[in-house]
Amino acid sequence: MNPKRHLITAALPYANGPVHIGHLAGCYLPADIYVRYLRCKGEDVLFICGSDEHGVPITIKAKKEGITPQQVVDKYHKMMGDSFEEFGISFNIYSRTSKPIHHETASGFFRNLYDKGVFTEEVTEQYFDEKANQFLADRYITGTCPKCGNENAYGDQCEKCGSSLNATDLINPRSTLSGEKPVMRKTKNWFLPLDKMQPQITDYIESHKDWKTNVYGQCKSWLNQGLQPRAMTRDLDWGVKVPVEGSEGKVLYVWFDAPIGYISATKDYFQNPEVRSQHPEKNWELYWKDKDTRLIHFIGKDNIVFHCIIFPAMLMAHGEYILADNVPANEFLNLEGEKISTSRNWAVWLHEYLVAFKGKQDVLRYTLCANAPETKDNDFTWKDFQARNNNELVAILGNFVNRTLVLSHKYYEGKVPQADEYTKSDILLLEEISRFPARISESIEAFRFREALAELMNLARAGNKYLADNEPWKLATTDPTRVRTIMKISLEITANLAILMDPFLPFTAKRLKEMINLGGFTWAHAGRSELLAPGHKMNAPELLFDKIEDPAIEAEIQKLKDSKAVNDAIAHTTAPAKAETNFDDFSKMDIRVGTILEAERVPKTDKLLKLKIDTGIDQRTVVSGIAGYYKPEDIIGQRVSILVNLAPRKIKGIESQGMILMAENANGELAFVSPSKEIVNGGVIK
Ligand code: B3M
Ligand code: ZN
Repeated sequence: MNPKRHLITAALPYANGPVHIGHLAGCYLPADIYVRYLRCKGEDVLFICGSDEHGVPITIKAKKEGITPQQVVDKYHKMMGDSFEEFGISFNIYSRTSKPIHHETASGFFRNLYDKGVFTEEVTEQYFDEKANQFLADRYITGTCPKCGNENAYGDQCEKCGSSLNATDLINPRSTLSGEKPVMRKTKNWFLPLDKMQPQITDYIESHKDWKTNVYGQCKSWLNQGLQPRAMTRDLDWGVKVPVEGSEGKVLYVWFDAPIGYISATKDYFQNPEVRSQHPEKNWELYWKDKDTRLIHFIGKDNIVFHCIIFPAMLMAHGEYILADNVPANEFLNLEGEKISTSRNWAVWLHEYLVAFKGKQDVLRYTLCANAPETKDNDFTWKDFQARNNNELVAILGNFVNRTLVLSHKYYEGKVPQADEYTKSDILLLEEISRFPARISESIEAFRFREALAELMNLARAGNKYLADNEPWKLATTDPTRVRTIMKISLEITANLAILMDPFLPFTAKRLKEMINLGGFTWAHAGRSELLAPGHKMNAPELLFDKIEDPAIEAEIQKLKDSKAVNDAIAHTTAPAKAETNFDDFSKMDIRVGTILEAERVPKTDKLLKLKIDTGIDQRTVVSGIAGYYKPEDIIGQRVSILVNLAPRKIKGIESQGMILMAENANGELAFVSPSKEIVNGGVIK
């Protein structure tokens, strides 16, 4: 496909907290690199984002902070927009879903499908909190997970074992609003019949086998399980009102309205009079409805199903829109070996980073790209950050550019010299340089940004090697003609670096271009070796990067230790005692001593292990949500306590026959419960 224009979206972040490095690494940075690259090539590209201001995460945050949902989104929309701008994330627009243009667009879209008879109406029973007088969204209900026994599972998901749940699956449900036991009440909602649309959706996914394997794989697994109708309206009061008679107290499902946010943000952009007068020939519809537009969604892996199945299904049902040509989703970034967590303050917040490392946006962009979680979850550590700055940005890229510019100023007062004859090795090097742009392009176009960045650094390495091999400083007095050639070639490499680093390190690229007075060149010029004409005057050189010393890093590590101390203190708080029970109930539980014989990960889950346990009675399979704490290879032979008469349950298609007992602290850390003396397998625990 040779598209006329590109529409690039980055997931609309919930406006319920500041931006951290996980957000940046997951989708905003790769999207920005891609967009900047396209712009360098002179392509027509629109880069869309905005705050997702609806959904239960917002109302929960409001409740927690004791303010209204509107106050929550106003506060964080501003903060997030500022952070993105400060880090050079070059959206054409950062809109928001509380804008009237969005309410109109989302509501019009719903109405369009409604009028076409796309939705099915279904009356279902939903949990209702009589005290708070409202229906409860899944996230407002907690209870015991039927699969692993976690008592704090949410109505949509158990964070302990990773199972996705329905609120009605929970044992002992409680409302988080009032703490009361909710009651069932009938309610009518509108469903998107994904089951009936499965053939078209399958065709769509099957026509995109080129997608990243994690994305394609997740889609396949959804399709294999069989798509189910999904409610597109919810009994809530925060969101876009449902534009249909008899829908009082209901709003559009946040995952119906949020992706439409991409469309309304595009409209919002074209409502700007300045944009319209600059581009009178363009409008939002060209970007969304013309077959010659290439639409790409950058997202994190938890958003795959919504962007690859549900949103395309909505667009298909509407009929006028193009569908995404690619959905490059990243995995997650961890921090110092642990999952990034807003509530546990285990994060590097962009606004705090900027205070500690003023002006060093590109260092973070570099580290996050070099270490991007493109194919698997990855870890950010402060030591790695320091090493990447000191050993790569300073020692390789900065060092090459600085030596070249300082010598040019020393020998030629900042005027580009004229090259004399090229040696054989000069010619080989020039040929090598000419191949870099295509290599970097190829990696970027395949969404392999780490590889692209590594190539950029290889160009700087080639420059350093050239200087080291030719040692112009030794020839300065004896062979000035040769020195001119060496310096001219080094300056050409510098100019190439300035062009090619632009997508990754935009702030540095700008400074370097100013230093060497490089203007008017695009990606198409890169690879050449006549970017700087002899006699061209350059400005005074400055260091592009400087070393980050240990104290700055130690301060950051200390900050995390402080968070950990707070979290540990919370972990040591003791859960309150449960209601009284009796001996009869207790003795119904048949708990035995057992031994783990085999353990393996359950594919496509983060938390589940499939265990084979010798219970003394038999050998059986148990699926357990402990993969976050134990590696399969480390627990073979581990003695355990196992509830053997729990009814079997299917988890991820595997029949789990029993449950392993685990000790847990308030942080959710898990440990096995095993006999303190040798007791044979099958020994009774009572
Ligand atoms: N707000 C979820 C998230 O922030 C959601 C993305 C919407 S994209 C249309 O991860
Ligand atoms: Zn569970």
